[in-house]
Amino acid sequence: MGLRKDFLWGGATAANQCEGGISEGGRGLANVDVCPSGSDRNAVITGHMKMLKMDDAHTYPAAEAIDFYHHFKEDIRLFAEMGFKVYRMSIAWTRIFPRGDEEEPNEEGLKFYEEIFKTCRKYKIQPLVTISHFDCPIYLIQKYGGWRSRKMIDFYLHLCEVLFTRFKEYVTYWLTFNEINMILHAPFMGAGIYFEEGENEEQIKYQAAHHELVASALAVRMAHEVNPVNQVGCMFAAGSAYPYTCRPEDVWEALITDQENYFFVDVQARGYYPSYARKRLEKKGVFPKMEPGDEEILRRHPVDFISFSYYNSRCIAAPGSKQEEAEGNLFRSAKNPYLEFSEWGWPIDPLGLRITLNQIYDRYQKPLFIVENGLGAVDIPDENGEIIDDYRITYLKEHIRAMKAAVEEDGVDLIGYTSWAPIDLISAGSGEMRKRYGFIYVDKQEDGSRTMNRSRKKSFYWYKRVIESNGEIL
Ligand code: P53
Repeated sequence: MGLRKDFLWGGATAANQCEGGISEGGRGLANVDVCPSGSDRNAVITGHMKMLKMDDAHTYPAAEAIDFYHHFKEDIRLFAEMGFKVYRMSIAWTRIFPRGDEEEPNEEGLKFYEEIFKTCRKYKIQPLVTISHFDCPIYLIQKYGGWRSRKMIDFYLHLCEVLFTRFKEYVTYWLTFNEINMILHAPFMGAGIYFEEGENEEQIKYQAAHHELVASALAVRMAHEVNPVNQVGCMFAAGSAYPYTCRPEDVWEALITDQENYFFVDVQARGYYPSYARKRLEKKGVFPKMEPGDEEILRRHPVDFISFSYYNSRCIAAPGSKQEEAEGNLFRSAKNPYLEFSEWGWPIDPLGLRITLNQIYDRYQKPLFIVENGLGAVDIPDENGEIIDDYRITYLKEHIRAMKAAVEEDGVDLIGYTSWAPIDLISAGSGEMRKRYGFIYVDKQEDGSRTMNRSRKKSFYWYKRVIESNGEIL
């Protein structure tokens, strides 16, 4: 009983949400840099407001973020103090290829990540590297329209080649694209796509998705060629859809919602377009244009494992029904009357994690990896300056308990768990700093005032014990 002895406990971050230093080390500008905070953010990340450079009217939280660029040694040391076995992080594409189409990589960018990997190695922490966590170079957006263009496959693979060869001795766990299904909900943030008036958005999104799926399969092939020990996973935003009622129309709508998300994993893990996607996309006239050989590529290079983020379940009612909508997430969802909600209106549903793990494992029978799970909350230091984040401990405890039940009682094969995020960082959805997830507090406030000091919250000591006991003491 219990989790496997080599269970990979750790935490997850993304380059654009923690590094900052966007004009240092020869780095180029990326889509994630020009997503502003404030009320225009949603229009920008969903591709409905064109923003390809920074202007004076907006604030851009990724520009400085939590300055991990200069604090990474200290931060990784704190991860090590909690006993991390794995650190999930991502590469800022434009540190390696500032424009995206260069032949030669930027040595300074490579050195930066090499330093990170060396620091991890010093503490025996395995890196789990997301090759693209929403990153797309601005130059490639201007020149090719981001992942609309098939040319992106080559640029992406060139990045992969550099990473796989250069970091062969440091990294064996890779993820090709973060939350690949996010392309349907936030196509600018997910894939560098913005829309012109009158365009068929669905067609563009599925064409771009096809390019990413082919790129992902080719990356799997390349990773295995460069180093047979490499393990490559897909990554999607999970969270099962519940029917709002047992009315068949609600059940049907929930099924369709799940299929919309599973579509990506179906292709990446099983190696072919599932029949429901084929039929529906064809019927709508948005089935992507494929090149000869694409289907074989997909079929021959499925991923080794499946990773996902889980924040909450979704609750789905048939169109036309009048339920209250849940707030605050990019995924459409009715408000589940049986659940409590976070300060950002996200449902809290630990059993939903067990349900989701079971559904994914039933469907694919491949090892799973939970690579994001956590609670975004406002943390207020008490009179002694301490953060007593019992709400976060409760959230994580209940989710880890549900995860253990899925492994111990349901037989799900689970490689590891990385919380989002071990250190406070910028929110992807809202661009806020005050939406904190960390075990480590970063003194940077919403108004920009900051010392950037790092300190341990109560949850820091709690998580350390969880790891020490391999999840037995919660
Ligand atoms: P935040 C929603 C919106 C944007 C990104 O989200 C999301 C989600 C949740 O599915 O996905 C992941 O920061 C993402 C992370 C992100 C995390 O959720 O809006 O992979 O980059 O920070 C949490 O609270």
